[in-house]
Amino acid sequence: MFKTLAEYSASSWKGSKEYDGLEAVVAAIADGAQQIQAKVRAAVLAHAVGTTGETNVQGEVVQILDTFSSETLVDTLTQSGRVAAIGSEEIEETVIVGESSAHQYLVQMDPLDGSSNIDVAVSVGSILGIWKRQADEKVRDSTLLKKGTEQVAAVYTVYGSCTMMVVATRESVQGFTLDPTDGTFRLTNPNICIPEKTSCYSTNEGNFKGLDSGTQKAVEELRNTYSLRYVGSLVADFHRNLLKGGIFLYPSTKKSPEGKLRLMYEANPLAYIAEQAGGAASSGKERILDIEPKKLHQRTALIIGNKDVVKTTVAVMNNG
Ligand code: AHM
Ligand code: MG
Repeated sequence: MFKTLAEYSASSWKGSKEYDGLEAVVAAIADGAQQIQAKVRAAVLAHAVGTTGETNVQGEVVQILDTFSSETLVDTLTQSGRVAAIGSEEIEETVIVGESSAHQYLVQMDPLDGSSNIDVAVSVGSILGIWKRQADEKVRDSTLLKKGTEQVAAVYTVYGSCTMMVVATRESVQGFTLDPTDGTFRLTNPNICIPEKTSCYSTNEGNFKGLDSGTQKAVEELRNTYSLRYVGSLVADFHRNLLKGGIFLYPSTKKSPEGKLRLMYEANPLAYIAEQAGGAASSGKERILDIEPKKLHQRTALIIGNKDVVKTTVAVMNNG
C-alpha cells in the first residue's frame, strides 16, 4: 500500500530543526486542495463557474473559483498556526497572519492556476512557494520579497483526471495522489526526477509573431525536434513535462514585454521543483531562483524543464 502524506511527513520532517512545523503547512495545503478539487469538480452543477464581475490586481477577470480557492487556502494556512504571512495572486496586499515564534513560514501562492480552463473541464491546479521567516523578523509587505533560492519547500497540485500534489524540499521531489475512497493523499510517485529524454515542448504558438527574432529561432528549433503539447494551464503543462520530459516556455512577447507569468508564486515555486528534480528554469537572462524580487505581483519570462534543453534554448534566444 502507498504511504500516506501524513506518514511521509512524520517520517521526513517531524522533529527536524530545519523543517520544524512544515508538516502542518503541507497538511494545510492538502486540506485546502481537497476542498478546491471538490469545488472545481462540482462547479458547473453548483453554478460556481463564471466571473465575480471584478478584476484582480493583475487587471484580469476574477473567476468565482479563483476567489474561493484563495480564501480556502488562506483559511487552512492560517489555521495551521505556522504561517506568518501569505501572498496570493488574488489579493493585492500581503495577508499578515501572526508574528509569534510558531509563525515560522511565509507562503506565496497562485491559488487556482489556469482558471480560464475551468468552464471547459480542463486541468487546473494550485502553486505555492514556501519560505522561512527569520526569527523575530517583523512581518510586512517586504518580508515576502525573498529570492527563490531561499525557498525551503514548494508545492503544486493538479486537479485533472485525478488530483495530485507534488512536494519538493531540499532533499527530494515527492508526488502524492488523492485517494477518493478515503480522502488521503498517497505517495504514488516517490523521488521524482525529470527524465533525461525530452519528448515535448509547450508554448503558446499563437504568440509566435510577437517574439523577438532569437526567441522565434529557438521556438522553430524546438518545433523541428519535439512534439507540441500545450494545455494552457502552466501547472498541468509543467506536471506533464516533469513526469515525461519536456520544456515549457512563456517568453517575453510584444503584448507582455516582461513576460506573462508571475515570479513569486508561479515561476519561483516551479523553478525550485524543477531544479530539485534535476531540471532548470531561466528567465532567458538569468536563473529564475536568482532574481531579486521587487514586488509581490512581479512578472517574468519563464523557460523551464530539462536542464540541457533549457540551456540550449536560452542560448539560441540570446544569440539567434
Ligand atoms: P492564471 O494564473 O490567471 O491562470 O494565468 C496564467 C496562465 C498559465 O496557467 C498559462 O501557462 C498561461 O496563463 C496561458 O496563457 P496564454 O493563454 O496566453 O497562453
Ligand atoms: Mg497562474
